[in-house]
Amino acid sequence: MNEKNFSEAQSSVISPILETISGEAARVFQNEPKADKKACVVALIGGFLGAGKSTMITALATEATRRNLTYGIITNDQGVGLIDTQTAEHANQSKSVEEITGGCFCCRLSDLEQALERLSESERPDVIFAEPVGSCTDLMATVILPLREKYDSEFHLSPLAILLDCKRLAKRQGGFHKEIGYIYQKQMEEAESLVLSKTDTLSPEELNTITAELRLKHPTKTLCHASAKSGDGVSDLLDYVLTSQANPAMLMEMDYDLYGSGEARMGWYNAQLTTAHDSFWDAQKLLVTITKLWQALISEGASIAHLKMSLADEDKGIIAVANAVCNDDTPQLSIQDSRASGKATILINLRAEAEPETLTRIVRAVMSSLTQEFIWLHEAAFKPGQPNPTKRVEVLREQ
Ligand SMILES: Nc1nc2c(ncn2[C@@H]2O[C@H](COP(=O)(O)OP(=O)(O)OP(=O)(O)O)[C@@H](O)[C@H]2O)c(=O)[nH]1
Ligand SMILES: [Mg+2]
Repeated sequence: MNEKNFSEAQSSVISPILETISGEAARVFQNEPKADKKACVVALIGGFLGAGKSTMITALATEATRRNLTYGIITNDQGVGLIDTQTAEHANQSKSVEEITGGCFCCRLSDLEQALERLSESERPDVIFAEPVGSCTDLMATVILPLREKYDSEFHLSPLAILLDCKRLAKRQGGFHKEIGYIYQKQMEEAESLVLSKTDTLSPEELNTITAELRLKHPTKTLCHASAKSGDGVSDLLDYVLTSQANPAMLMEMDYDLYGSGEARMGWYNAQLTTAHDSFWDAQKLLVTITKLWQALISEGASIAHLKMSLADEDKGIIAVANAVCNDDTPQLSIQDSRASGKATILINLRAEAEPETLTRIVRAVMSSLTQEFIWLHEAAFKPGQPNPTKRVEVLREQ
């Protein structure tokens, strides 16, 4: 029943789903216990790098709290030192944040299972939001279905929701190699629900145009709109996540060689720096620095998928986060407060189509051009390895 075609206003997007839910799905929505445990929904919120997954999860978590529901969050990346984990803990003041590093969910399935079990055994939240790495696909066959098989009575797996940055789509931003495009296409293909994210960045006419295009290309999928910034569509999306269950009509074919080549075209760069002395870094200084870095990356021919920098203070916590999700839009602050840091810690997470060595050289050059003296606590640059799922469900069983 979750293969529907919705469009236009958010209310009309989601409400037909609610009208048709019954049985198990209705029980999940009402949060009634199945056996002796209360229901726990696991929702994968996927989408390409920079599509707005973390911001949407924070918005969904806030909406869940407003409804007196508890939640957990699981972040994921190939590397360590994640700004996503830092911001999830900061925004939600939540101890229920788990992090899976060193590989994507599909290649680290047992880590994901352990994280789910830990969350379940500690506070057993009503809903667990999990954010897969943005360059990852084939999540239905390698994550959702294996989890559903193993934890049938333990967790309710939501349909696979894939966020699409509507501005990126409308303005045809990106310009990545076609092997990276393959990953993006496969993410859309396997989605049960396509969520046009950041809808506040487009006019209603532009949004209608890309919604119509998407509906034409994906006539059987659920389409919805949401903006984590304005809040539009967030409540409806939470309803959808809580009330519907993963139920793919078919399994997607995957060319793992092509998928691996696409991933290998990306460079990953993570660093953690601290200022040698009290520094009085603030949000504006972070923005100026990320803008220099963004310009340097573009001038060296890198295609940016997501460049993030955070500024934190030992005592005050996060002061600012700044992001750039493409070469066409200047970096913006996504979190900022008016305080300045004492001794500052800066995290850099950069994913771009470029060689890891090039990314390292550019970041090093930009940071050393600043007057500030830094101590480098951690630095890693690499290409994601060939995806090698722990388990892949090849045959769809009747539910
Ligand atoms: N205008 C607007 N910007 C948004 C919205 N949601 C996210 N963003 C911005 O988009 C950028 C990327 O957001 P994230 O939530 O970090 O994206 P992500 O998909 O988690 O990125 P990765 O984890 O790197 O794949 C940030 O600058 C956000 O502030 C939205 O609803 N509206
Ligand atoms: Mg994220």
